[in-house]
Amino acid sequence: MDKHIRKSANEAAEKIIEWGESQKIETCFERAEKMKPCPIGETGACCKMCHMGPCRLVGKNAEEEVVGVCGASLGTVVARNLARMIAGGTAAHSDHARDMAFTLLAVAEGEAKDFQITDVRKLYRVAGYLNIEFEGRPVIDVAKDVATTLIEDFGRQKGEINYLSRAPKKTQERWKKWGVAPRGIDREVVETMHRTTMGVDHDPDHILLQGLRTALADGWGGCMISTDITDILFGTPQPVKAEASFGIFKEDEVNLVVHGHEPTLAEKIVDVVSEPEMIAYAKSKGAKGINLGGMCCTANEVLMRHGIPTAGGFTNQELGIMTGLVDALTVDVQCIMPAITELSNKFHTKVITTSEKAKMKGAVHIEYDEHRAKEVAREVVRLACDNFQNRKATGSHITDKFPMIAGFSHEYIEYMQGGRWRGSFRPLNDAIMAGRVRGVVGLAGCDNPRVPSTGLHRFLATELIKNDVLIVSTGCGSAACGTSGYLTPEMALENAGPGLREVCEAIGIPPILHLGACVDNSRILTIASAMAAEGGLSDEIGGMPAVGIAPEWMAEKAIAIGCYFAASGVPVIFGGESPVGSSQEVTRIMTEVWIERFRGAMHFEPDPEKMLEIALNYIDNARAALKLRPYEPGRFGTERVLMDMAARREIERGVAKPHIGL
Ligand code: XCC
Ligand code: SF4
Repeated sequence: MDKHIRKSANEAAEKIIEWGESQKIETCFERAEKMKPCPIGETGACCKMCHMGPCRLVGKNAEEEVVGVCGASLGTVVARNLARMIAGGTAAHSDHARDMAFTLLAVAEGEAKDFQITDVRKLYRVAGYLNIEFEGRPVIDVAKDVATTLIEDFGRQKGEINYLSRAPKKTQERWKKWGVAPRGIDREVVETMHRTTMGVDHDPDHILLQGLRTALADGWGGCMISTDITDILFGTPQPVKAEASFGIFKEDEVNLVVHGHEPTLAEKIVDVVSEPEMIAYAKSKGAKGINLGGMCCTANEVLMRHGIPTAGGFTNQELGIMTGLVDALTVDVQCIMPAITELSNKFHTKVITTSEKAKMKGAVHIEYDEHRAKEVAREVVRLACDNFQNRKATGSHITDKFPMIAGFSHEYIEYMQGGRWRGSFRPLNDAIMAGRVRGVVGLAGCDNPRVPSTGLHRFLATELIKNDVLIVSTGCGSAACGTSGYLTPEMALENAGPGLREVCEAIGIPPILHLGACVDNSRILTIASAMAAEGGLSDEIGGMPAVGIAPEWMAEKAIAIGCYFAASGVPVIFGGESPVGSSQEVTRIMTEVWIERFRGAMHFEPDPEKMLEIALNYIDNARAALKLRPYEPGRFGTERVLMDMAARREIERGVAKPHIGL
């Protein structure tokens, strides 16, 4: 790890930050230095569930001796705070998913003329999961049934949300046994808010179980619904080439950036920017054309499907404006820093709010409406063009950019392992069983100005692939890798361990697979389920040589995601100070107790070297428990690889018999 203290580990970002300092322009990086985290709230020990408090449960033996005015123990307070973070995160993903479901319904009912069903195969696949008849029926009718059925998952009062049935049987049994199978998405969020309000649920373990039930509603509900419907409406991603970092902005074109999380308006902007009238309009304002880019997860959505370049993740949003090249920045929902409107005044950038849910003082509001989506998109583009003329000379111009490959969906990963008719997870499972691939890590979550931003992602990405661990990444974790130049097949050649490199070369993939936005963490759940079904590894998600890591997380959504992985059977490691750190009881439940019940856990560990160590330990222990060949670094080095490959050819020709490991 680069011990030299910088604000961002990304060279281009660091240059802009330094330029900003010279101009006395403040960003989240300086604010993070000035605003030290409250040490009581940071570890979960502050309760403000009622106005007899806020109560701060601190002191040497706080866990045993200190209680709130009402008598709440530290464990109760800490568990309640965590459960509320899960509820907040679940609400965010799921409300986004709800809007997607209503858009699908509007399309099916002919009310959203600017949208179509793009991926009928995916629609049928989803209909299959939901037991909806699709053969011989009009596509639009199937879409309507799919939308209606999924919308019911939000308001369902009893029973279970539909997609739980996509998990391996054993995983489902664990959920039943511990009473954490979510009934309806909204119901679990509401119940968590109820149970954590003053004077209701006081047993930390019991509170945390409801937290997990809510988190599962997020993963197998909100996130998965959002991913599926987005695929149905806009296409299931396949690998695309794109570019990342600030150099994606063009000096002589109108730069329009989409930021936030929801793909609907952004998709329409993608459609209209290439319309001749729009390009003519841009030219009439003196620009050579229109250049569309993205930030955060809206970027990931249009990057995965159209190769739209990304300026990066969360901590790049202010820095993007500081290039002085952004003519308009549309924002929808989530992870939008309120600081950007004030900052944009120092430049010429127009910040445009587009969601009826989110307004900002100092922004222009152009409200998205699915009934006239393209019209709204054109209005946005025109405003960006109009503003091109107002560009000032100020700004930190950066030319760095990196090529990247994005767009790995579950469906594509299956396809690339055997083509359209023989697609399966067999080759990947075999590679893990043989020890060519040591295990899989989901590297996800935010980037954070409290550490050298993107640096922990970079460190873990390089170390993990060096150790023959395949990485699947999402959200700002992907953006961190992309803006560092890590999302290319060449990365495998240069940095991956020999076993992983061999697999990457054979299948033709990079060692870090960009799976999409944060809601697309659901793709990791479906991949893990497919690997369990394929056989040879664990027959449930738990017990796989797989780990989740969110080294720089900051959002409540990240906590919801971490907890749904833990409840699904994946050990998860989060960076930073532990938000449950003040309670040993809660910490123990989230690690030791959860691992026993669900085979997943949630650790908090600020030191990246230790994160790596914990992750590799989990992977190696899982390998041992599955009686797989112990991982040996370098075993699949060149000579051995060639011998094995020759042997494999003999086996395929029926000349030799397979032996263990081949
Ligand atoms: Fe937000 Fe999705 Fe975190 Fe990035 S990773 S800072 S949540 S944009 Ni989701
Ligand atoms: Fe204090 Fe209890 Fe009120 Fe929390 S609920 S603020 S611990 S009195």
